[in-house]
Amino acid sequence: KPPPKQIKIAPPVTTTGLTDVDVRSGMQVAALKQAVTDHLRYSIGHPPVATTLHDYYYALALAVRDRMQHRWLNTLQTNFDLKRKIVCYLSAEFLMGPHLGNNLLNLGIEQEARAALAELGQDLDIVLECEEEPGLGNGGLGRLAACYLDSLATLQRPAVGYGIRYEFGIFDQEIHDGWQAEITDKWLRYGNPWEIAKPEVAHYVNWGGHTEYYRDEAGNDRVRWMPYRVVKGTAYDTPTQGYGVNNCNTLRLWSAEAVESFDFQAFNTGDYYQAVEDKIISETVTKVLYPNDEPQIGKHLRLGQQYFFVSCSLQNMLHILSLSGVPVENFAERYAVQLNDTHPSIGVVELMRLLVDERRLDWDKAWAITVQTFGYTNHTLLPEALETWPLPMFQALLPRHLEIIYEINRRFLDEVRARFSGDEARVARMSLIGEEGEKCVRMAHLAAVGSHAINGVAALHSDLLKASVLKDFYEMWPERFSNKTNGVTPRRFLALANPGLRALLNEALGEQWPVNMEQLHQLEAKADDAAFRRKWRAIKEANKKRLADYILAHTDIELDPTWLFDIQVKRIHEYKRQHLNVLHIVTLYRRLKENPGLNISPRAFIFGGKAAPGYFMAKRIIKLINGVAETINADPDVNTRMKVAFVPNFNVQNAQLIYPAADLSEQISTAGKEASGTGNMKFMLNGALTIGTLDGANVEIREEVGAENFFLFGLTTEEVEHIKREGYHPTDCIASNSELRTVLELINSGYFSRGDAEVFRSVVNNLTYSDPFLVLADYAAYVACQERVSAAWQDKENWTRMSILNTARSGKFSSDRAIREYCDEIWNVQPATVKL
Ligand code: NBG
Repeated sequence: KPPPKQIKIAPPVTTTGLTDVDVRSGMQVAALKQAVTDHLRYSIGHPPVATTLHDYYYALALAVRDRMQHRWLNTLQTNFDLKRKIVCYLSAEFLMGPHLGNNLLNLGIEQEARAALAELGQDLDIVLECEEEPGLGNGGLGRLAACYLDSLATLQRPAVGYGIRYEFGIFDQEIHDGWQAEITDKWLRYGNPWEIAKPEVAHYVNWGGHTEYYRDEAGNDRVRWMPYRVVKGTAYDTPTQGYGVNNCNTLRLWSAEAVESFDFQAFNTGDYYQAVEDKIISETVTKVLYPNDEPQIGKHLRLGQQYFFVSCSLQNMLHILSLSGVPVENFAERYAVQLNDTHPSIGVVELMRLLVDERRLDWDKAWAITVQTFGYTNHTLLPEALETWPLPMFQALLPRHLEIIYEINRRFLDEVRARFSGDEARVARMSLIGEEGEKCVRMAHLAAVGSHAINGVAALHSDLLKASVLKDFYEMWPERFSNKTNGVTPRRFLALANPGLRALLNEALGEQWPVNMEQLHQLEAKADDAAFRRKWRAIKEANKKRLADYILAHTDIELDPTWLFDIQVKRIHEYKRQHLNVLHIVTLYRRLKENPGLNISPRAFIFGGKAAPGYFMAKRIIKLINGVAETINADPDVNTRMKVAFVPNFNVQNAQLIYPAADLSEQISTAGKEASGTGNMKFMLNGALTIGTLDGANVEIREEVGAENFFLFGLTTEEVEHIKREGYHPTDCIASNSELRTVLELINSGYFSRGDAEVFRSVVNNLTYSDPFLVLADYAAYVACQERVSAAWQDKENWTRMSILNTARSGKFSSDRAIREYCDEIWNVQPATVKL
């Protein structure tokens, strides 16, 4: 095809003397101001009397999006022209957080936007609060995907994030009488200025039905899938702007709709309900995010969601490949596809189906392409979180895929037998089909077999992966395994979340540190400078005041910003051991009651996090925290020295207030259970000291910051395993520790539940008779470690020194470091500079 003619249109001039181009792309105050007023008038269209703060948010968001638009288009064009390899990050979750502040930061126009709004009589900070964040993720896994998109764009790597446009994201949490209540997240209610609908970018996805064999023109045996239903997926694109560069990548989320909105046949015969039924069933696929963090739920619809977005994404890649005139045989040279956990691992089978059934490649060639294309990141070793699908369910939804899996498995197990002859136990262990109990498809095995690279998310986790869950696979293909320790973006979680510290870092280091976090090491010298430490403390205290104001507004609990802020925010899960934290709080409470003269550092214990709606124990733990908070906060004997607060609805937006306000970061999971953690990194970046076990990335955090600047306690992974092997008896811990016994009895007595001795019985009984996460085994060590924290806090200067060193030595945990490793060692994707 000849290239389209270049048409030049002279930009019209507006009455303000700004060109139209300026209004759409100008970065100066005047252009932004004009753009906001234009959008208020032409995009939103409320008369002045009805114009709300939210309208200002929306207008500014559209103005900012305009400014990303030519960067985005130039990025797409550049990627197309250069024909470079591109990263496709497949993830069922992208927890992006509010866009406006971040995009202003990454474009470098915060001050201009602030001034423009000020001229319109508005305050940027208040306008920013109007944004309803897209909560399309549960926790660490989804937020990691978002941090990685930020780094990919910033490092100028061509990349697309592929995922699901859930109509309802993670629920909003309210606290009613101490209990969690779940409120549906209607994030699209007032529109979404950040996405661009692409109704013409659509792919069709089959469900159910059966397969048929036929012979093609060339006489080859082939398979045809005769589906029961077809669903259409359309693309919604969200540009993701890199920091300080023109590169602006794409987050492409798929939304499901019926192929035809109405079955006219049924409509004409008068069956109206039949006519709309198909539409309803189809649209159900992307309705709601499953709010489970770690445990898998074996729901038909969930498998449907996974297959839906993966199929759309792979079809999209093939389509773009053919647009660029690249033969399908070169797929793996153009795409590096990463599986964010096993959720998208059906992609291994779907790519085989597309290549073999639809593109008619032969099996061996298709398989070589598939393995070369995929990489698999494992995010958990918890057995209850490893995905398996019962065969009947799988067969009913994806009959063709099950056949392909059998064939992959047959060839794979032949290989296993060839390598380890006579070892049938190994063959059974490694099979893609689990046969103990109900037969099922093992998705982690599928991901491992179909990927050339397999990684864990922290050094310890990657080692445990090789030694446990994927041990057999490691023995078969050691060269496939590596570690990629997680990272977090310093743009959102330091520069944006902590403007006070940003200003100080700019002053001390210049302005390159957000893209070169190793420069933070230069702060080490400043740790011994008393004037610098004073500034550091003032910033921390201002951040604590900001959080205290937020907590007061949302809980009516008043916290003193001069106290030690001891914070645990993350999903509520027994392995993360929020209840261990509570046991310490109750211990301290009792000590103060018994010994009013006790010298302790005054502390605010702050919690936040959602529980999966069906997770009984996690919901009791929330109630327990709130019960303890109510009692302690109301007790004049102690409430001048300790208080407890539960921040409702922990999300990215309030996380940005929470991390910068922490003195102490609680990372107290049972050793071996937390794959990495990323909250731990966000706290460290902001100068919090960590109290933690040797788990996940805590190990590396301690290595970086030095043992003397980290509060370590608790059993190691080996010790945990040893105790479990020997038979763990939590009652022994209680028998040998009278203080622990009294604490448990106090909770059990109804003291923290207005006399109701039933409410917490299940929690106490679980700890006493089962305690699967060794809370009681670590209790004494934890309490002792907290005493060391308390003593250390008394020495303000030294605490500040340690705080500075935490930030100074946090560079490793930038997602830029992680993404460079992925690009260099797994994806082989080079930077592509985008010019305007
Ligand atoms: C979580 C782990 C965290 C880890 C994040 C991101 C899942 C399945 N895993 O420890 O629990 O930080 O993944 O890697 O959500």
